Amino acid sequence: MNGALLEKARQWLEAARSVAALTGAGISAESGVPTFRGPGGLWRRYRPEELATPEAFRRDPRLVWEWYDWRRQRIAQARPNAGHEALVRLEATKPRFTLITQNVDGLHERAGSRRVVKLHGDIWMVRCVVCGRERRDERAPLPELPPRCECGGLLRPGVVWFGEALPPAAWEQAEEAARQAEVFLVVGTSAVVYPAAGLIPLAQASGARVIEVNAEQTPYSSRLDCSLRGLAGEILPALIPPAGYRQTG
Ligand code: BJW
Ligand code: ZN
Repeated sequence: MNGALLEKARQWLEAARSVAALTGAGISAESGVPTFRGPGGLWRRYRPEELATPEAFRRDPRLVWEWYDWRRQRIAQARPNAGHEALVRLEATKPRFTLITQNVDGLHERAGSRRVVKLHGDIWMVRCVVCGRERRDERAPLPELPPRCECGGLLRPGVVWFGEALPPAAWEQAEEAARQAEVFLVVGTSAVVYPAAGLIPLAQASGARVIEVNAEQTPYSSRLDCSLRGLAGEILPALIPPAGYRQTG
């Protein structure tokens, strides 16, 4: 890790009054929640692009539910990590802060983040494909796959699949936060899924300094003000030290 780069990013964050963060699966990796792409991104022999679609659900709802049930069990056992906790501290010190997440695992809320904009839904919500009724169901594993609504219709996970629109209110808040941010922090996302990844160039074009924290390069790394290579659970606590902690250089 380049110490000078980290220190520059820490100072930008400290000085900014308006901050937004965009997180992806990488921030939960150290909590034991599998990412979508890269090593460990496969479930059985399927890629996420083959399971996270309305077509896959229509073809084989049980298969898709088996994947979600497996992930729900992993998430139920997971605890927020030092990366999630650092973002809770950041929120507490900023007059304007928005945490935009692509994650459906709820670990930001469990860590204590308050203003969380969820672009891709929530894995603990279920929605009836017939009557549209939606409710929270935190049972993991579910007693019956695929689960059914009282009306007899199939229930689906309350998440956003490929080809589906993002929740309009969440998307508006995300765009607004990206436009307003003085510093835009991008953590643990491969930045290949749109429109979420488009928030990065939007923030940059709107004048934000963009800081990326990722274990690997992404398509945006070379275009950003500051790209920090490493684990979110290690870099975020260094970028956002606890109150009373004095940087010694
Ligand atoms: C670490 C780490 C550690 C690991 N520390 N780092 C161009 C423009 C606009 C759209 C498109 C476009 N081209 C194609 C599209 C369509 C499509 C899309 O983007 N496809 C691309 C794949 C090509 N987009 C859509 O379909 C979206 N909808 C849409 O466009 O609607 C249009 C519309 C409008 C009006 C009406 C109707 C339609 C919807 C996208 C939904 C994505 N859904 C999923 C599943 C959610 C539910 C679930 O969880 O099951 O969202 S797919 C999956 O990918 C999930 C994630 O949120 C998303 C992003 O993944 P993420 O978080 O980046 O994870 P990974 O695994 O990819 O990366 C992890 C990263 O962490 C890596 O970089 C690691 O290096 C790093 N890492 N450990 C730090 N410890
Ligand atoms: Zn129903």
